Amino acid sequence: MTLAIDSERLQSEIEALASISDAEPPAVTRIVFTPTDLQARAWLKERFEAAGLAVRQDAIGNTFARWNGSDPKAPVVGTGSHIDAIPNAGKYDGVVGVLGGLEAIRALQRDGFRPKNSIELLLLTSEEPTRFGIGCIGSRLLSGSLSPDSARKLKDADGKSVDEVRLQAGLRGELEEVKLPPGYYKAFVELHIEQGPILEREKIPLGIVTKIAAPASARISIEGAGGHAGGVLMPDRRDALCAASELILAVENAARTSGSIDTVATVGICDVFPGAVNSIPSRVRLSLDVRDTDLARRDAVMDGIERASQEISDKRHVSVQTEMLNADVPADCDPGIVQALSRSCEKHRLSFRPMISRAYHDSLFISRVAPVAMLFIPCRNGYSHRPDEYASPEDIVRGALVLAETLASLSA
Ligand code: HGY
Ligand code: MN
Ligand code: MN
Repeated sequence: MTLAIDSERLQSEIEALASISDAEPPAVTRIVFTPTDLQARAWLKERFEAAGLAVRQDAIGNTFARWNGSDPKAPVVGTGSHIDAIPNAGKYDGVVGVLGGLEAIRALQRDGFRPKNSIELLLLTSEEPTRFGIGCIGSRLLSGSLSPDSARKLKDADGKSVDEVRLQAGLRGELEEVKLPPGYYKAFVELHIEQGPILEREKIPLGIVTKIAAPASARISIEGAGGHAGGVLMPDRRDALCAASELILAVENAARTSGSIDTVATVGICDVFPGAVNSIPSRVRLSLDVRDTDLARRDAVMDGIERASQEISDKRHVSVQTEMLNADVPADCDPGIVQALSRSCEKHRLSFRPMISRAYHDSLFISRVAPVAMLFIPCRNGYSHRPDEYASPEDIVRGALVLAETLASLSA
């Protein structure tokens, strides 16, 4: 097999997709089910069909571009990722897995490969938590990790439900129909940028993910007492932002002192009310994101944060309410797929290393119903979720090449 990845076309497609965005370049913003997202989906559907793939969409908008294999009864080999992008993001997160997957399939087609197992390229809906508060809605529903009823309860900042928004986007069918039948996928392999600095720092072109960390996230609401910034003396204050500040540092401390470098915790959102220069903050809403490859350790950190909340509440006479949004289990990648990826790297004398993914991905949820593995390529300075996110054409080609050969070995 002498596969050739068409880097020029792949780069032009990455640029074209990046231009379908609600942000000034080089930033990319593409929130799920917005007109921009729908435009990007339509553009991709055309590319999938131009590659001769049969395209279908499920009730939540997961899109399956299928290359029919010679044995229609054989379980499917899947690849893919997401194209939704958080505000002020970059152009490679998720996109490398979708467009790299498309180019991997086209390279196999050009090389005359004929799969026995059908190969499906997936565009998975709402991997980012931006609009509905939790990530991976599409892959959670596919794998049964999220029930249709729980999905219907999710609302965006305007109070619109998932159902309202998806139906407005033209999707049909019931969420109950999304869950895959058992054994549908033989394997699922996701190509993704590392979103961390290790590969670049160690000058290793490829990472094979053996474990995907598990995210837990929550909304925290802190209620104190507002008042005039001049009239209320310090001893009489119940300043919600001062309490929030103490809690944010407690979150950081809980992760730093967990005993493992694999624990990470972030407060990414801090909304202050009323947000006036001469008014004492009466209410603060925080987001909380805690991850670890070890479930017990992650939950111990969550417990530590809960204790800190209680102490701060008692000491500062404020109320602290925590609403858990998700607390998922980590995923171990499938040794067989890891080996298939390794074999392809060795064949091309490409150095690689096993890796843990602290970012979560759709593969985390698809692992509940199928064997999965992920292939990472470096991103400059490890930057991601920011406009200067960058993966080189050479790294993307290496990723697509190894992905193509792995898909071929799994579907032969
Ligand atoms: O947050 C994550 O890990 C992913 O990028 N949604
Ligand atoms: Mn992301
Ligand atoms: Mn991603």
